[in-house]
Amino acid sequence: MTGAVRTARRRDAALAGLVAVGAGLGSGELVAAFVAPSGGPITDVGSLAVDLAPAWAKDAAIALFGTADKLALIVGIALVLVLLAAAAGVLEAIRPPIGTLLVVAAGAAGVVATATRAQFSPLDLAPPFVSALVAVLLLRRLVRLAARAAPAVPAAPAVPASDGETADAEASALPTGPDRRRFLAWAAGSAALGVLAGIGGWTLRAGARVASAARDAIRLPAPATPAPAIPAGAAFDVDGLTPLITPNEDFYRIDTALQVPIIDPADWQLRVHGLVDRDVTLGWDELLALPLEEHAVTLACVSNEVGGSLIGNATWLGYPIAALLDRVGVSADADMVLSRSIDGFTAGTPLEVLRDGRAALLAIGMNGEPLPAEHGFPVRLVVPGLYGYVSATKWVTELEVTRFDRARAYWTDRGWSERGPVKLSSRIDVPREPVAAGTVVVAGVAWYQHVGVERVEVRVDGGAWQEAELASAISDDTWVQWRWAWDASPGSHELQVRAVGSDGTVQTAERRPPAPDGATGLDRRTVEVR
Ligand SMILES: Nc1nc2c(c(=O)[nH]1)N[C@H]1C(S)=C(S)[C@@H](COP(=O)(O)O)O[C@H]1N2
Ligand SMILES: [Mo]
Repeated sequence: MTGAVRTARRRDAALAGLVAVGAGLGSGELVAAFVAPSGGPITDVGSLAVDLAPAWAKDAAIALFGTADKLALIVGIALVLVLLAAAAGVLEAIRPPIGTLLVVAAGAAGVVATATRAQFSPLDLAPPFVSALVAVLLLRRLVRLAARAAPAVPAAPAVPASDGETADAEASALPTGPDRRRFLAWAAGSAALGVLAGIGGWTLRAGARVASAARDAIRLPAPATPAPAIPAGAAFDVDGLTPLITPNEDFYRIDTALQVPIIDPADWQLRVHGLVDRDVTLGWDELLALPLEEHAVTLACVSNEVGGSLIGNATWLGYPIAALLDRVGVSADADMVLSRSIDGFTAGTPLEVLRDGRAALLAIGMNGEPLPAEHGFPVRLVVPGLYGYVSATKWVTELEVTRFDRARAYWTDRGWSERGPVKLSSRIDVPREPVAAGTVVVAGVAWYQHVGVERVEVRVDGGAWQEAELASAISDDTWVQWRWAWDASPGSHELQVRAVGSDGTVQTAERRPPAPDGATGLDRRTVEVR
């Protein structure tokens, strides 16, 4: 093959690589707009690069580019991607399937980048997966078309030099014919579709960017009623014990939303209507101007299994729902508030619970920050003592005052109980690993929101119940930590825990599944003692 032919072939192969990878990324961005509006293949790779970069590199980037460091990062990533894409094309042409493998490896890096994000849901894997898939399929197709457009020229032409064909062999191998037009048409078409997909994804996510910029700009008002100070002795210093306050990024997330609803607070409104004297519509600025309260409340999911992790404790800032209900004037025959989110989810909350003086909030803040998008930004409900499915509507836009015999909520329509008071429960957090014989700290949390935990007891191998030490509770609306010093002897032992409520209720050992109104049974753990 002559140098000119080789150069032409490589140029086409590099083009094939660029188009394939570009169209792959475009497709991924489009998919991301639907399933992962806060992420996307390019930003995820960028975030991973930031996380993995050594401190000196970050410092250098900031020193070099200042506030443009993020832009510099994106430009850097783009350059690396261009080189990688061109290399993948050329390698696929001369040493298949190395180009394919290169793209697969890059796709795998994207998947890892996504899977290691703080708020990860399996659907987030779709964009990097689609990117890699589209890129690989197009790469193979385009490289094949490119090869056909410029067929390999035998090193020693077999054609005798009688009719001048040999002289033309090189010229005909140079890409000019219909095969090359076909290659170029495919490349141009794929590039155009890729760009369209990318622009489409970017445009669809404009709303998400506006909302997240709006969230970044929010300064939460100081509460008129701040949360009472956390009592001394509320948190034990035990390794592996659940922290008293759950950081937002570790807070469990449960909802039916395939795509996190994106709401610009400037557009947010809450309509309160139904069996009321007067409808009220509340806007974001009005809500912020109201006297807000801050309360620690432990939120739990009815689907939480015994010993499960679908529970978290946060300090919520918001306006009392009861005050709002007073404003609209609730009819005497109403007994339920049906809250509705922007995506159609509904929860039915007993009116008496909302008006019995507990800290039922129209919440805008979580642990001192505006609500994270996944936890209901800009506004959600939080009601102490009820499971989330009957009370904790995120992205809430409507409260309808109604009656249980008239309205049904999302999960009650699907076989779950109409009422969902949280059940008395307790969990063992440590020890998690085999331990050495001697004194071993056993610890965990217990909860009975709005009633309170009076006592926690532990037993070993089905023996007598022994009282654990209880930390000071923040309030009856939050979980409480417990610990117990165990004199562990070698062998395999089973630990069990149970709680006793402030109302005298003893946590039942009867095992029942989460449906229809919350799991029961005792958390147990087998521990190897050496
Ligand atoms: N809009 C909306 N709000 C919702 C849900 C939902 O599916 N959609 N799920 C509820 C359930 S079942 C629970 S347990 C809590 C979970 O809140 P979190 O994701 O902030 O922990 O939200 C509640 N609010
Ligand atoms: Mo839930």
